[in-house]
Amino acid sequence: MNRNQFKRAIAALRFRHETLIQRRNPPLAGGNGVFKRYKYPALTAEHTPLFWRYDFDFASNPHLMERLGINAAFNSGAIEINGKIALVARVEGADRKSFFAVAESKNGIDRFRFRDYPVVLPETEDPDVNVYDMRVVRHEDGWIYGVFCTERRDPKAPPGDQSSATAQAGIARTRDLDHWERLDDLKSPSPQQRNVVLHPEFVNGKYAFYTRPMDEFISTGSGGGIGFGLSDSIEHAVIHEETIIDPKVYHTVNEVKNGQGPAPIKTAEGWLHLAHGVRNTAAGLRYVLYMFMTDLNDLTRVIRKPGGYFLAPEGEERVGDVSNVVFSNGWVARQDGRVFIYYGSSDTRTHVATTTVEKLLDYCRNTPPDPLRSAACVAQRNELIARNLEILKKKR
Ligand code: M1P
Repeated sequence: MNRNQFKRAIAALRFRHETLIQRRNPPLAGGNGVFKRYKYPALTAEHTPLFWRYDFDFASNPHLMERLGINAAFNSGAIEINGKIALVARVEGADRKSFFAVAESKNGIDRFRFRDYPVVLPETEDPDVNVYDMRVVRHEDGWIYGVFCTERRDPKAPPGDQSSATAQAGIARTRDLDHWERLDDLKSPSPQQRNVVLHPEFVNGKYAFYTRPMDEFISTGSGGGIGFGLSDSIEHAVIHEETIIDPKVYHTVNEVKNGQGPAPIKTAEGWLHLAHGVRNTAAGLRYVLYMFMTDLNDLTRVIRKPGGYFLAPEGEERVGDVSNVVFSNGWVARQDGRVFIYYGSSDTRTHVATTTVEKLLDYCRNTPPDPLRSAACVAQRNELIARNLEILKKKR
């Protein structure tokens, strides 16, 4: 490639990239009436700026090769800021390390554009090896907090074991998503923690966290379930007691493990929660999203729990680095009642689904709970069928 060809090749790359960023993302027809899916993912590895990946200097990169590849952009935290929706995406380099980067869009559906630099997240004295799945919360104390998983090699692993890890909850705060102050990692009674989420309001004057206690890195062991605990301080957060509010249950969508998704949304009827549930199959783990509601005055009391999944992987969502996974750690409830749900599919890309608070409340109120036995499920369905046949008969 000569210098002119090099310039033309960069122009062609930039044109293709800009076309992707500007692409409209129409809603898909059909659906189940609860939420709308969209034709394209909101964010992919290809959305990351070309200048994060290529060396644009002819002298050092005459073949115009990608120097630092990006593998995925998924599991995004979300927040409304300065009239835009900002996703704090889990971006994974070709080297398998994840980091956070902010991408913004005016409409929350398409045209997400990354800020020029990824988040520079300060480390603690015990440096993180990998950080991921940030839940971004505007807390009533005035700060925006990011609570995320920080992973390090298990110090107890023998030298031949280079895959055992420990997971804990890291905490950072910001005002603008650009400048971040790192606080102490959360201390809790559990040997491992993932899917820790800060509640947006004080509870009895304390910081409240949703947790997911685990004995091991992948399996939750004797731990598991969505937990809840209070801490006096956010700078040095310590939870002394975790209460399981939504446990694992045999032969349900969360039989293996589960985890709180984004921070819950406050409504007049209670707090709306989005969570992920994991079941085992011969083809590996399957991750789906489900919902529940907690009491306005007692966050440990589940008041509604629709049976089954809310959203499960479909079509291309089913395939990726970790297939058959949907995972959400970001949603935004707008002033006008619309809710934008951001979910990662198969640890590869980020999608958006839209609905409203009214529809989510209807879904939680009127979807019957899981009756936990086949015969009871048939009885539940037969009751619906009988009512519908009656209505249809009257119409004839
Ligand atoms: O690979 C699927 C998901 O696995 C983890 O979730 P959990 O802790 O519930 O098993 C996380 O690493 C998540 O990022 C990932 O999407």
